Order: sequence, then structure tokens, then C-alpha cells
Amino acid sequence: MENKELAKQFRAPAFPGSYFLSFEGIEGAGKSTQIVKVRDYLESVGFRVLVLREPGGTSFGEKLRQAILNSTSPIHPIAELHLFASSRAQLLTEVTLKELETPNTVIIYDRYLDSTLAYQGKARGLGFETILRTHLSFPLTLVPHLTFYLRIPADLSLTRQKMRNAPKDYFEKQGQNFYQNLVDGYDEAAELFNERIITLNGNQSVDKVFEDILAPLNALILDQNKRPEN
Ligand code: Z5A
Repeated sequence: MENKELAKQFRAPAFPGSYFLSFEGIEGAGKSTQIVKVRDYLESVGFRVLVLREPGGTSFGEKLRQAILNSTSPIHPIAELHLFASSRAQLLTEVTLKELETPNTVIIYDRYLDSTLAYQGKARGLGFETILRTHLSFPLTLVPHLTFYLRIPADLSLTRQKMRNAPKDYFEKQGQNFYQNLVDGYDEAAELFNERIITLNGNQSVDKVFEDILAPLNALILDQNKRPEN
């Protein structure tokens, strides 16, 4: 089966009045910065908002996060893929699907499937088909209603990492070539899931990026839902 056909097996969860969003991009793209602004905005228009991160978000997932990001020895790409998928399946069942049952809830993920496509699929060389096939069992077939991909060039990621001056984790030790592969991987994912993934220029001011997020976000949440009645 072609990747386009495989991609059709993935669907957003259907809970009336509740939404699933994700943010994607290479390190330093501004995901955490924009997630805070989006959370504040959504709360101000009456939504209950939960922010979850991958890997992590559950006690099992946080252990996997430490195992991966603090690893001092190389992890095989297939092992990486299954660790991220395990953390994801647990977070979906333990938290996301339960919380979405409450109307007017928005779940925001800081990274999701598209990180696996870019990091393990492209940069680690497993290919998109292997990633998509690994996710063909429920609940891993669930995808967000909208994904905001904050696109920045590889060199800007490295500059922002240097400015932060924090100790490097497992992935941050990779060189510029790795980051260019990630950008290419994200671009391919955005093409494959072109209805779900909105590509935004992350190399703009924080306020301008947020403004670019608001138009598609409002189209999804305010217009379709005829909100708010808080
Ligand atoms: N990973 C994987 O391989 N496979 C998977 O399936 C999944 C994950 C789910 C998790 O990292 C790692 O796991 C990740 C991929 C891998 N690789 N690494 N490393 P993480 O969660 O620890 O880290 P991160 O997601 O990369 O977060 P980050 O580095 O903090 O990036 P960010 O959240 O996108 O950026 P930020 O914190 O909002 O901003 C970074 C800096 O830039 C900060 O100083 C801001 O003030 C500044 N900033 C933000 N926006 C702007 C603008 N617009 N202009 C100027 N400066 C800005």
C-alpha cells in the first residue's frame, strides 16, 4: 500500500465540541511558546484546555522519556520508534480519550505522530511506511483535528539551542545534517497529511506566528462550533 493510502487509515476522534490539536517542529521552533498563548486564548473563549507532551504525559510515558532523552548510548531506530509509540498509546488511552469525553475540551499535544515521521522516519532512516504501519492499530490511528507545524531552518534551530545554553539531550547532540533531514521529513509529512497539517513560518515574531495560528484555529473551533456559550 502506498503512503497516501496508509495515511487514509488515520482519523481525528469524534467527540462533539471537543478538539485534539498538536504542535510540531524541530527544536527551538517555538512550540512551547505558542502552546502557552493558544492555551490562554482558548481558555479565554471558554474551553477547558489540557496540554500534554510527547514522549511523556503519564507516569509510564515519563519513564520512557527519561530512558530515551537521557540515554548515553545509541538506541536502535526501531527501538526508538516502539518506545515513542508505546508512550503515545498509553497517553491516548490513559488521558486523551477520557478527557475528550467532556464537552468543550481541547487537548493540545506538544509533538505527536509527525515527530515520529520526521525523526524516526526521515532522520533515522526508517521510512514513512514503517512508521505508518506501526501506527495502524487503535488508538494509534487517531490524529489531531489540526496540527500546527512551526517551520524554521536547521541553522536557526541550532542558534536558538545555543542561546538557551541548556545541556544537550540525546537528539540535540546530532549535527546540522540531522536537522536538515528533520526539516525535509516535516515537509514531507505536511504534504502527506495536507488537510490536517498547517505549515507556518516560525521565523517571525512570536506575535505574528500566533496571528497565523488564530485564523485556522478559529475556523475549526469557533465557526464550526458556533461558540462560545460560557
Ligand atoms: N521525539 C522523537 O524523536 N520522536 C517522537 O515521536 C517524539 C519525540 C514524540 C523531545 O524533545 C524529543 O523527542 C525531541 C524529538 C524527540 N527532540 N529533541 N531534543 P523535547 O520535548 O524535550 O524538546 P522540544 O520539543 O524540541 O522542545 P524545545 O527545544 O523547547 O523547542 P520548542 O518548544 O519548539 O521551542 P520554545 O521552547 O518555544 O522556544 C525555544 C527558544 O526560542 C526559546 O528561547 C524561545 O524564547 C525562543 N523563541 C520561540 N519562538 C520564537 C520566535 N518566534 N522568535 C524568536 N525566538 C523565539
